[in-house]
Amino acid sequence: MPTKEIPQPLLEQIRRCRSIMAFTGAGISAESGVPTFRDAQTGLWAQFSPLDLATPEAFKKHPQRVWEWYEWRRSLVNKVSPNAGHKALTKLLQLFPINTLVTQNVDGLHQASGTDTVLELHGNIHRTICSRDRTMHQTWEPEVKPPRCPDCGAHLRPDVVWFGESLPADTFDGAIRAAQNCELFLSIGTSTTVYPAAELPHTAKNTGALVIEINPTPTPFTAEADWAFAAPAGEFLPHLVERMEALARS
Ligand code: BJW
Repeated sequence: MPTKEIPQPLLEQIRRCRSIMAFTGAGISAESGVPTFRDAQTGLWAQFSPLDLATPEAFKKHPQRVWEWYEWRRSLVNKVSPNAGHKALTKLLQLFPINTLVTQNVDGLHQASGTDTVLELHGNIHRTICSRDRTMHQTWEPEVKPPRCPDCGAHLRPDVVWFGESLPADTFDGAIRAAQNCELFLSIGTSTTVYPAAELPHTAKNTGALVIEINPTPTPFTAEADWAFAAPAGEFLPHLVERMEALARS
């Protein structure tokens, strides 16, 4: 359905919801200039192999290569800002008494757009931890790649979740609870292919939430969604907020 066509009955149904959960993926940051993973031409996995860069085994085998790749991605993210989609989502969440934002993104752009509490399922590229005991570090010798933990000498690594690693348990539990309890669930800019995160839209649907997907291309979840809007998040979300605010005034 084109962006501009949000049916009035759907808006009214949304307005009756008291709780909202937004679940985001790389697509919401695409309009800020952050590459997604799986878009055919521009996605990171079109240029790089995840097995070479996003697994603990890759880091063990080629620590410098992996560290430098994350340095490159961190420098890219440091140059960008939240886009209209991030900003509208921050506003939209505030229209509901209970709201939860769960992201798979590691870029920190939801926080930069003013959403205070964000459940980050796959970590945050701006944090650096010891690969041995996961303590966080803010300073290191920049010329050593990867730098060494000042406490124990192990390699430092980005605080992100690689394939084969567990998601932070408390954060994922919080996300499951929110998915089970929300009345409205938005799946935004995610291919819904990476598990266990991709369970969340199914969980919300199975526990009775109104589930809406916002993604220019279909995903494995699209057929299960109550509504799927084939639109960029940076166009759809501001429009949704506008329509919701107009409805509140009427
Ligand atoms: C737009 C747009 C616009 C474009 N507007 N939209 C069950 C079944 C099968 C496999 C598994 C399973 N359980 C576990 C697995 C294995 C694995 C997995 O899921 N593999 C599948 C890929 C097959 N999962 C794991 O390993 C996870 N851990 C785990 O399960 O632990 C338990 C365990 C322990 C030990 C052994 C085995 C299991 C961990 C997953 C970690 C994922 N990590 C990454 C990298 C993070 C760090 C980094 O950034 O480098 O997370 S991979 C990458 O994918 C990243 C993302 O968060 C994640 C999801 O991607 P996302 O966000 O959906 O992006 P894309 O690119 O896929 O999609 C973007 C979408 O946006 C597209 O649809 C576009 O159309 C759309 N879009 N422009 C709106 N303007």
